[in-house]
Amino acid sequence: MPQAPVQAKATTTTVAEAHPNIALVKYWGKQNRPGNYPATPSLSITLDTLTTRTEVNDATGGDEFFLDDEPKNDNKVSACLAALRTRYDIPPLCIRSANNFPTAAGLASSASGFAALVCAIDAHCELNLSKAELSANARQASGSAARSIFGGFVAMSEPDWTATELLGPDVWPLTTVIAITATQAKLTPSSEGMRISAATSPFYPAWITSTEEDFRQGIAHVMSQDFASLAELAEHSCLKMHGLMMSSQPGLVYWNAATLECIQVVRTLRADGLPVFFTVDAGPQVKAVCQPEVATIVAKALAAIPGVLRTMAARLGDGARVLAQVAER
Ligand code: 2P0
Repeated sequence: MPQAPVQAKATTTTVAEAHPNIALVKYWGKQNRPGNYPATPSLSITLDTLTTRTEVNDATGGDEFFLDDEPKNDNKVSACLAALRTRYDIPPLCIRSANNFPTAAGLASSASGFAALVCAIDAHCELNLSKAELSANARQASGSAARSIFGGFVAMSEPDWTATELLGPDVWPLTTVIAITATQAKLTPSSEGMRISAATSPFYPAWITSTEEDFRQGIAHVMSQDFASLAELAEHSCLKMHGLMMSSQPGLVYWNAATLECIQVVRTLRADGLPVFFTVDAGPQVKAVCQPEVATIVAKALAAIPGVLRTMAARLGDGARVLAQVAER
């Protein structure tokens, strides 16, 4: 009997994209239970021009991971895959991820990275997860990644600690000017910094209770689009978090001299009447959130500060999404 021709197995490449987010009410600290549950609620904005693009293919051997074309052994990626495999049927994967911005330098690359990864795996393996399930899976890999599943203004809080979208990206358009003051990876990764702060800072209990109140107020300011109140609240949350970090043992100082100079310039601009406020994460970059009409003035003022290497601007962006699924033979 004639043999049927052997068909080459179709392979599919799935491509997903996600953007980082920056928290206006910060998450710092974890609950004491498995699942990477934050100890504080948080409220963030997703940015548009900074992007992680992640391609997923079936691997021929074991899992492979490339970041910006370099092969990497990344424990957090391995842990993310292992956690997903406890719930879903996922074959060995080849993952290629690329960022168009500095990695692990306080620009939330783990947020966009794990949001894009979970989104790509969901489509590639036909898991059909809801946005809430995508967010929960992303959270287990990196708390802030849960928020990058969504666009615009995003909240994450109890009881289920999945993120939700408060306002889409076009409802209250704001611009974020980012002052890059260093490009090397931070010395203390966020998870380690959070552990140190929870274990050693005398301010930790007050941080937890006051952030719960900040979160409630932050939601109200976002829903009423009250820029002045949101500005005061976001700067206070940021400085409280850095006070907590600095009061840890060893003290966590993520700033450099230019970080502080940028903060002072933003405060002066606001005192002069410009609608702008700063926020700083676990790294030395300063993010100045402003009304779009003053973004050029803010960018010029920050770019003129010694130690500012460059500035980048972003509007509010969309949540993680699949860009393409291409089948090849
Ligand atoms: C935030 N950060 O709310 C805070 C503010 C940094 C400072 O979430 O341990 O990489 O992977 O859950 O999400 C950065 O921490 O931490 C972060 P893990 P993640 O954006």
